[in-house]
Amino acid sequence: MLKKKEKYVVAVVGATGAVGNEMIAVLEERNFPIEKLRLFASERSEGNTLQFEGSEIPVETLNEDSFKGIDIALFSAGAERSKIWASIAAKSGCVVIDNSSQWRMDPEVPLVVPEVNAHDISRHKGIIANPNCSTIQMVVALKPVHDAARIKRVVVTTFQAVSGTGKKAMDELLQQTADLLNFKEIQKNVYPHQIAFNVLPQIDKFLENGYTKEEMKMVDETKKIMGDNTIRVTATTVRVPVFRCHSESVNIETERKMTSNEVRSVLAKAPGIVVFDAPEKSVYPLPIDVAGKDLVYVGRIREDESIDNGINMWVVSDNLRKGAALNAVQIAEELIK
Ligand code: 25A
Ligand code: L14
Repeated sequence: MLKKKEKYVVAVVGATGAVGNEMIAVLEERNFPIEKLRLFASERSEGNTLQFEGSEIPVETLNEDSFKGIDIALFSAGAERSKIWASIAAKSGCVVIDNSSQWRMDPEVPLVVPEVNAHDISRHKGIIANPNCSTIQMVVALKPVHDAARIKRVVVTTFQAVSGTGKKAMDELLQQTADLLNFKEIQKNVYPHQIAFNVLPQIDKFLENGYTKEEMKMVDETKKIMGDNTIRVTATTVRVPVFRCHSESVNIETERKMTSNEVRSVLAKAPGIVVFDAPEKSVYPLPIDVAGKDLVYVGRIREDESIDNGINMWVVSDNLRKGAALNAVQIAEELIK
């Protein structure tokens, strides 16, 4: 358990990655009470330094003793690393907030989006999981609707940015775009197909049921975060040539009928949401506008006329911020309250 202090020793594991970088920025912006910040990455980054609050912090590699004296560790170095190091960190008394998929469905590990289930944090045993990015932004928008009218079923299609995969994927989109505009042959290293000027209906590996892991994360994690196994969810997750922000088309069937105006007003009052919905002026959330922002933006709210109690909406959020780094820091803020 975390002892109450005025300031904490905080670590970022995977500090040089796309999410790790954002974690450092969010900690600084939100003035998290930090006594000392420690940064970890692989041998590849050893000797590098990163900026935090005006000083240069060295990037270290992990060893069995690394977590001694650390109060809170934010992990974003992939599931393989979390499998090994999060347990080691938790055993040495530090609370881990893990951004990988490794611990999310472990019944002992709370899976938390503070706007939805902050109360689950208190039952942690050393590890708290940060959900999948697409799931985080969706449940922020689903929760107020569920509280108002009980959600029976969700059908979601995502349009996901390449930054979710990390820096290498952002470089690949940029390089392929430049090469194609210069009539050069493209290289494919990160994704199975060309991502520039294309749309790929695959995120993560395929499972035996024909869905991808990313799709099943949305199904399983939504139920766990919302604390309701009766909500039926089906997902199609798609990669688009966008650098930052995931967009989602979300179709919701509720037990009680809600008009689109009622949904708008319920969402407008809910934490973490901006209703951005003026179709007559072509106003709706766009990835290029939402990039760098902290909230979940919802637009295109309308009744699904094909069923009795249905709503369609368009949900956009920054996958590196609310989808990863910001949500992790918000969990840390709840933890020290
Ligand atoms: O397994 P998962 O959960 O599915 O996650 C897979 C990947 O998704 C990203 C993250 O990539 C992760 O590796 N990720 C995880 N959760 C995410 C989420 N919710 C998520 N992305 C979005 N949303 P990443 O590139 O953003 O971050 C990787 C970080 O982990 C560090 N790391 C690796 N091994 C480590 C380790 N840290 C500690 N101990 C270890 N053993 C990694 O540091 C990075 O910070 P690094 O030093 O290895 O990388 C420094 C830079 O080098 C480049 N690079 C990465 N891989 C290669 C490479 N260069 C050449 N060859 C490579 N194979 C990168 O640009 C990196 O920034
Ligand atoms: O957090 O977009 O489970 O490639 C792993 C795949 C994050 C997104 C996770 C991607 C995801 C990532």
